[in-house]
Amino acid sequence: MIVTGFTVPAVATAGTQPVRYSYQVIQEKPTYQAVKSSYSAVFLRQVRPSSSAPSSSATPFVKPLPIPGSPVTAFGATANDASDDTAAIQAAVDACGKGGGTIAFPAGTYLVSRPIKLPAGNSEQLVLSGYGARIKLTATTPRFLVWNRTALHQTFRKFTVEGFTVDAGNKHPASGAYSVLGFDMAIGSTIYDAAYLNIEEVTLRNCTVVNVATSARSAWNPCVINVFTTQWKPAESTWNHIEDVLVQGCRLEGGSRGVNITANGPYPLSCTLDRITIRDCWHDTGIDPVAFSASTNYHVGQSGRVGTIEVSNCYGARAFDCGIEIDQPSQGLISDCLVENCYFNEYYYTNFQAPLEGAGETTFRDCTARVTQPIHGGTGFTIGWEGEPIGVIGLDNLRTQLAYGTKVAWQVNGGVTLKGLYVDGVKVR
Ligand SMILES: [Ca+2]
Repeated sequence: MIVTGFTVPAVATAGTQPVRYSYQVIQEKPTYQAVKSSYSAVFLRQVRPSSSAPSSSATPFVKPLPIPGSPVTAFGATANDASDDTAAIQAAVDACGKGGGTIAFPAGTYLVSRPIKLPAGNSEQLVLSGYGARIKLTATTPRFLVWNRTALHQTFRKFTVEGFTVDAGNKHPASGAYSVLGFDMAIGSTIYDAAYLNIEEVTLRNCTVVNVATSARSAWNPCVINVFTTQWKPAESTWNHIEDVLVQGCRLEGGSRGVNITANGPYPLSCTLDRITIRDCWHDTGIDPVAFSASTNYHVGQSGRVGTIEVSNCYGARAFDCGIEIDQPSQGLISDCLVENCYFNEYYYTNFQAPLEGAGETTFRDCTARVTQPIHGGTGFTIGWEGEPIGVIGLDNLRTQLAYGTKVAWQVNGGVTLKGLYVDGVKVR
């Protein structure tokens, strides 16, 4: 289904109520078209079907239920908060096979005790549509969706997950990292970090995730949305990639990490990321940082080679490392964001490898770093480097409001070519 007309505050502020969306269903089974915006970040645009679609006078094609794309209740799920719906949801996904379809979740609460496995190799979009639906995760390590990897280097493509509220129940394992909305990897019945796989055309929109456990010291390390791949040996001959990922309009409450779209592994890592977009999102770990741990509100890159990215109109708070971390894009835009009260940096730009293409050029525009609590000293904006050339950076109309501690507003390290640094509209250098 297509959703239009939802609204998001220009910049969310701490303590505000959950973002509320109004929406209008104008079409089911949308098709998608990649378009380029002015700064070359590619995002997915919904388009209407062509006028040559069969008319209503055509002979109806009837199949017995359940058929691929039926409501999940046709497969035995009950939105009643009383019975386990895992098998029914899995059956609905399996019925779609690789051919895609829309699985609607009627309003109500569904219990999920094991991660739902998503297939590789879709030929069309598989849409999980859950406006009004609440997914209640009951396992000790609460996860909703995982990739079902059955061979090395498979491609998981064409998924849309929209409208759900996912309740992680403040459950957590004794230790170790995991993903809540998605996307760890299943091999048989065992769940791992996603590795040796590719991801293409994934849209996550208008989802809310609540009651995600947070540990200030990484006793456990939940990542609410984790679009991730890795390889375990340096310089592997077969590359893996993550491409055309859009996360939009999601509110994420708790967890050490909010939206993580990265590839992490030994250098040089044979993974690329390209056309990654995060818009209109909200994440707060929920705990004031007392020590460093691997924790970011929004992170794109890490040790993968990165093409174009956008992070815009997002709010982040109380990460135990950095609010927004961007690593080595060929072209990046971080705009209209507010990040506050992180342990080290509100904004951090660095590079662990060369960009995917070119020397790299990125602009931070109309962003605010704010510290209103007495938190360990760090930096509002750190434009740093880890060894590779960092390219040209534009710092355009940025604001820092640092009221506490040993914070400094700016740290621009060697290897950076500045296009200009404008603070509150005034050119500083
Ligand atoms: Ca049920």
